[in-house]
Amino acid sequence: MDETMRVMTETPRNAETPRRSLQSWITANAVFFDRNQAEIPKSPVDLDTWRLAIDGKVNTAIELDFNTLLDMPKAIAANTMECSGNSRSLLQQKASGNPWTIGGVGNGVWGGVWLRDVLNKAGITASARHVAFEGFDKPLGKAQIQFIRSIPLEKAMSSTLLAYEMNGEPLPLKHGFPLRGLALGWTGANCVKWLRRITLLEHPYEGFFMDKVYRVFAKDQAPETGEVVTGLKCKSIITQPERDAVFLPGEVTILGAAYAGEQDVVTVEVSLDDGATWQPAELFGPHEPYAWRQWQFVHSFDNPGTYTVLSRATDSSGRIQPMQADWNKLGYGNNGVREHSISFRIE
Ligand SMILES: Nc1nc2c(c(=O)[nH]1)N[C@H]1C(S)=C(S)[C@@H](COP(=O)(O)O)O[C@H]1N2
Ligand SMILES: [Mo]
Repeated sequence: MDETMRVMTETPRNAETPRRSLQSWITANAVFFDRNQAEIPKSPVDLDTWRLAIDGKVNTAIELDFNTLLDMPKAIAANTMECSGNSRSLLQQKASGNPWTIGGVGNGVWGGVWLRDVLNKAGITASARHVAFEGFDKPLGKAQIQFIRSIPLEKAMSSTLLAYEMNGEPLPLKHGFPLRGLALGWTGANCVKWLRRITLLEHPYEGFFMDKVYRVFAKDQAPETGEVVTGLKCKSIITQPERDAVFLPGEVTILGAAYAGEQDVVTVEVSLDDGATWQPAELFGPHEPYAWRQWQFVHSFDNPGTYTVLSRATDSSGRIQPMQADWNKLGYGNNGVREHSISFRIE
């Protein structure tokens, strides 16, 4: 896997996974997308001195060391993580932010402990409603705002992992060593890296990364009144061919991935006539909750010309990928069918 990542900014580091590397069910750690608001720690924190604080609306505030986490029952979960702004640059109407194409997403098998097991050690009080995660990465701006995000207690107790392992390796430095939150099926912003503190609150955490960003709002709307970005939408992407590829007449294998966050992908269909008719693609490969499905569609293209492929996923809650994505000011959640089409030539 010597495919290089497409770097959008180096400080902070924002880079996307190349299309080819999205073909495997597991996205290799070396090319897994990077999304940062702050500076990645220069070296791994010393595990002998690192502590995770659990405080706020708990019966007893506690600090856990790394060995205590390792001694707890290990949980393993697959999860496709996508940045809220993935595919932003493919929107018909431009939106500001990192110009992701399709590579702000990846699938991993993550090892760690369930957040509920950790919270239960401290004891959850009756008034607790939200769980805030604080990373220790060094803020870049003058305002020095630490990356802190909260999620509802229900999500924290049902399906949130604290991951110390990524695809069978210790969590890599740039992905949050030694520990990150992973709200399964939710966007990356809900998965805080370099954890040092988890605080139980009566209300959602208030701060820049909760109120000004990761919300869906219109041009003239106040950001804090927009809906918070949580679960992934229903979406399919095409991972082969590359855009504008050229083939000889004959069979072409169209490959892709499809994901739907907390829902299961049930079908992927392909259209070669701009959505007039759809044909089923074949789903293959591992099938795990919260993880994407791989799909393929093999077809003979016997006549020279330019062909455009559209793909459309449907999930277990009945959501169908829309022909065009809804626009919002920060360009979040682009899952439009047309925006993700691929054209190639037969010569
Ligand atoms: N501490 C910390 N956690 C963070 C961020 C960050 O800047 N700092 N970025 C978030 C965002 S927006 C995303 S999409 C994911 C990206 O995770 P990755 O770099 O491991 O792919 O981490 C999230 N967790
Ligand atoms: Mo993100």
